[in-house]
Amino acid sequence: MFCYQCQEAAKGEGCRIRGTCGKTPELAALLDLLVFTSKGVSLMATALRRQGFSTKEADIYVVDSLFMSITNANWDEPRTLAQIHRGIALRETMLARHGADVGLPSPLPLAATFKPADDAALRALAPAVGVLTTTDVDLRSLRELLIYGLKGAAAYLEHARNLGHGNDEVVEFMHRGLAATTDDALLTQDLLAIVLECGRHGVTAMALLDNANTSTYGNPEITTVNIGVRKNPAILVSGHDLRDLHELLEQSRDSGVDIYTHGEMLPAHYYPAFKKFPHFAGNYGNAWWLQDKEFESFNGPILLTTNCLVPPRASYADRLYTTGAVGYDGCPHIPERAQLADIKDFSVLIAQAKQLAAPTEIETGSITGGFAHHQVMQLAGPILEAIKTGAIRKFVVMAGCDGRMKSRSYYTDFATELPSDTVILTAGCAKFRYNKLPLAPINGIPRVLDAGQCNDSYSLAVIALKLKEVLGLKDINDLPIAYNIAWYEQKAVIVLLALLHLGVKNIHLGPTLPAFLSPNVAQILIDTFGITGIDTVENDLVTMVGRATPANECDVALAN
Ligand code: FSO
Ligand code: SF4
Repeated sequence: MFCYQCQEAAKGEGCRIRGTCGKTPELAALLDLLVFTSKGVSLMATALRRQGFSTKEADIYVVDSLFMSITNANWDEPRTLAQIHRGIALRETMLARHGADVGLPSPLPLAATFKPADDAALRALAPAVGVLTTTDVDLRSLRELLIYGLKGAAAYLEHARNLGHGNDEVVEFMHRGLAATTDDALLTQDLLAIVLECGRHGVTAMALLDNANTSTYGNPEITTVNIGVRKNPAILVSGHDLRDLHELLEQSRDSGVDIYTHGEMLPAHYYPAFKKFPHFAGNYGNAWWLQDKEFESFNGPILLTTNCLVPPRASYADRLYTTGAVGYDGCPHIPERAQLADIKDFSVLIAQAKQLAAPTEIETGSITGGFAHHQVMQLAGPILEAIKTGAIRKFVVMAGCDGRMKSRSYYTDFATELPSDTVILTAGCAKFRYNKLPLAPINGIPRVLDAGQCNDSYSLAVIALKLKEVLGLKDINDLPIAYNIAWYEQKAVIVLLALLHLGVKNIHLGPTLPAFLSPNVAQILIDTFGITGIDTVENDLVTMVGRATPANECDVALAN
């Protein structure tokens, strides 16, 4: 196997024997094949779309398959095999229906022609389709960067689709982009242009999901979320899919079972539509990588609506359920909706919860969030006043992901050491490194403004663009905003490409730069966009906020 798509790539190079995430070589090969199959489907879809044909089935297939191949999403080999077979059948159906004369490339790449006789033949093909089959390291780097950006965009497209929202331009690009990774005529500059175009579509995908979420569930508002527990039995919901959560809340109403959020589902508490459920009890635990301990002490059923799922311990595997792109062989999977109007059936979780103990308390108190773009615009007056008077001197965007690497304590230290006239803008599970620190507010404005999930990084971009307009600045980089972004998986890649498309420069990316950036590709990003890694907290404070924290300037408020 060879996989280097996430921040935990072994030795900062790539996982070859087994994933740091736990992915086996067998599963890695099947996920490579799934992406390969999607390339073939996208080649057909790109050609058919140019001829004016609809490719609805292929559109859904590629979005689903790319999402399934994201880090920590689908661990289920039989399910992956079934999805690969579905893709081959779909590709062949398209070919049979329209014929080969639809402007397909000639000769057709293997991705669009392979037809294994059985599962064994399919598995045997895997080594010939992985990342390393592109031998030129720069082309490999750009192809994979593009694929990872598309994977991230696919995740956001799927959540939007679940709420009845779509964007054909982004889907067209997804097919075209995937097809481009099979085209040996495309050289570095060609691929670089497509990678940057991916950023533009990333902005559209995030805007689409923002509109889908807010038009369905209302605009996030400032909310205090309980992090302690109640006495009822309960279900814990993790991941990013708000519709799954909504249907579970509806079905568990008056059942005596409470619903808690974990990890990236925390921002659901900020939406008006969910607040009306009295049994929506609070947020339990921290970021995804602590789930093995926190799922155990939760005691009740757990629903994973998206990544990040880590291989479960036996102690709670019998109460772990997956749905959507997530899967784990041996854990029950709640079936998808056949039609958009269908409702998923979560009754099995509710019945099991009633038999189990209430969650064990692991924390008490509360956290505050809900600072998405609409809410921040309501606070524009006080924020602008604080900027003008110098009470707020700098914002630091600390969006992105958390992860288990020890060096990520950097982010807690950085947040703790930030001077008292700086405000953190956050989104994604990166926040769990500092959202419980008692940082003293500035004129009533919290020092950590949480916009929501990783896709809500879009909100931070909207806020930045609005600030630029109000302050009469020409360039987004003239704003008093520094970017200290933590990444882990491929959704962070599309967020990064989207920020680059919006013209944001000098982003600090950590805790390590992606293994999939070859030295030459990394240099292009450094030269063009000023992307850098992170240094020590002390040095980065000077670089990013312009001054070190004097030892006596302790802005950590007393806990009471
Ligand atoms: Fe985190 Fe996992 Fe949202 Fe990712 S839970 S790491 S970027 O899947 O999606 O921030
Ligand atoms: Fe390694 Fe990350 Fe790939 Fe898992 S997803 S195999 S940790 S690079």
